[in-house]
Amino acid sequence: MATAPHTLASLSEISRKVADWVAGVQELTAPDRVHWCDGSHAEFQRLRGELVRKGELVELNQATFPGCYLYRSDPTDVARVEHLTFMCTRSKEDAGPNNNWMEPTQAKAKMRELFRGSMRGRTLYVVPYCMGPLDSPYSRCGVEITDSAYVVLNMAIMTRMGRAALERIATEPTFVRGLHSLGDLNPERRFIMHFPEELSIESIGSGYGGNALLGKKCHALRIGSWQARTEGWLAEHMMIVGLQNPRGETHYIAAAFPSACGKTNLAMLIPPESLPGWKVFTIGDDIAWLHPGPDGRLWAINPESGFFGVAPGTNAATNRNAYETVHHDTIFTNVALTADNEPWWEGREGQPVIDWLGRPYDPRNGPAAHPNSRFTVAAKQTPTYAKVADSPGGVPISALVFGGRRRELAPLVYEARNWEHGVLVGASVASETTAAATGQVGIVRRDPMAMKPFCGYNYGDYWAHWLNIGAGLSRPPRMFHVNWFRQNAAGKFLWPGFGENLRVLAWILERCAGRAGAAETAIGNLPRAQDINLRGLDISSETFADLTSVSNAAWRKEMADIRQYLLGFGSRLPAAMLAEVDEVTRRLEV
Ligand code: SAT
Ligand code: MN
Repeated sequence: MATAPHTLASLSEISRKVADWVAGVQELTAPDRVHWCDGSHAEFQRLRGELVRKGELVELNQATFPGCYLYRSDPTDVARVEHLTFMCTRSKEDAGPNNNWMEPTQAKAKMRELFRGSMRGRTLYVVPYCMGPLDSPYSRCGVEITDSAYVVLNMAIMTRMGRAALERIATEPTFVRGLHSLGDLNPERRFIMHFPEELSIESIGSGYGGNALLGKKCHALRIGSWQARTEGWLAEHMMIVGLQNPRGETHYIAAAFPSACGKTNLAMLIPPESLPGWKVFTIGDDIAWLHPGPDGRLWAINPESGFFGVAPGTNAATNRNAYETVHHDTIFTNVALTADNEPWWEGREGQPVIDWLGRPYDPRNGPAAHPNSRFTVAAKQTPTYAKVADSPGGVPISALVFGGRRRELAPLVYEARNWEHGVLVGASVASETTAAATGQVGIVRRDPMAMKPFCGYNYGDYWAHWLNIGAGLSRPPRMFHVNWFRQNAAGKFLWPGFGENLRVLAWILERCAGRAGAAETAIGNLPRAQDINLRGLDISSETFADLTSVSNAAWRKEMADIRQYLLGFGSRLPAAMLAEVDEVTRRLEV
């Protein structure tokens, strides 16, 4: 049968509302050209080639790293800037004490002046994208306008970007509008503004990661968490992994850890040889959108389609999956180079000769790769990437795990008594700061649900929303807290981490199945040595006892601290949270 030749509608004609918005931005920012991105491979290659010719991308050794390129960001623009990130809600209370706030009309006026003429001499790229599988009812779409081709390339990897997303947008009542310009990259004129009441984002002055790839933290978490509360779901800073046990049963876990605390490694975990029969399926490494399903369970999708992972420390021993994944078709940002023109970072074999700034490497200048250097790579390149990651209905979650990086106090793992207690456990997360954001590294700060930099509204309202979601689930996931980073008095890590973390996840899943034992403590249920599989692991019983010790005195102090912290949310704090603090405190006293 002959098929009629059909011509594709030009991109700018697919959605009136997108075209009108683009026209307005064009007038304000005065670019030399406008390019609507179709998301094709040819477009990707063309843009990449242009950046190489301009010297903005460095081609790496194509024999050993085919399709791999290095980008060096401005040296003052290497991490998220939390102090320049604002939630602009009409009422300051709605943004909450957990966010910087600016009055929306004032913020708009300020940004208008910064954007005026900011794209002169540049190309304005229109980047339509879908967060989540294109055919999923749980996905949400947006359009990012940017004057950075590097941002376009990253968005092409990190999201479902191009024509199909735009076609979906044309059928939907709303889309998230993200306006981004490099501006002059001056940190004095750098702002990341969110207007959740109108589902829009305005970001200027940074070309780096979470500040500039607006689908990621800005949309999928800050605006996403707002959308999620309005619509009855959760947008969380969580990785998602599937685990098949030796009996052939597969369960899915979603886990929230702050930036650069091991979500990517956990999502790609390689079972140790001493745990035969386990299989790991990677679904997502940074963000989970969790929806109550008709069966009373919580179902998760990963809104992203790529990984923007921390390079330093990635090697064949720590994360062979990631290590292999980034050997082709990867964009590296701010890593060092070897004499063979291969990418290099601390923890990788070989020697650096050029540092992340492009200078000959000299150890006196500090690390060769920036501590927050990254790889951007398509999820489907990962050997363990799961087919279900593209399933429109997502995967059912058996356990939710919270964690942080804490030298002391928090044991290896504990289980919350129930959902309400689990919300308190999530809200009590504290973690040492990392290089993912500018500022001091290694300071313990409260980071509830690992969402401190990303919760788009008042934490008090957020916990109320969590409690509501749980109340509506007839088969809620169980909730846990883990800490891979506990140290002894000599500063040595007590737990080997990486692949061995599977032992803890296995205990978690056995708890969910009602098959594993535990000791009840005031803070929750902990495995005893006989409850968790430690076979083949070189760990003394004293070390395991240290890892799972709970000091009631130290925890009484911690609970008093948490109470103070929670009280800072005033009338927005749900009473149920204080009731949970009271309950734990009471248990700590007996
Ligand atoms: O926010 S980024 O995407 O730059 C990385 C992170 O902090 O998780
Ligand atoms: Mn993250």
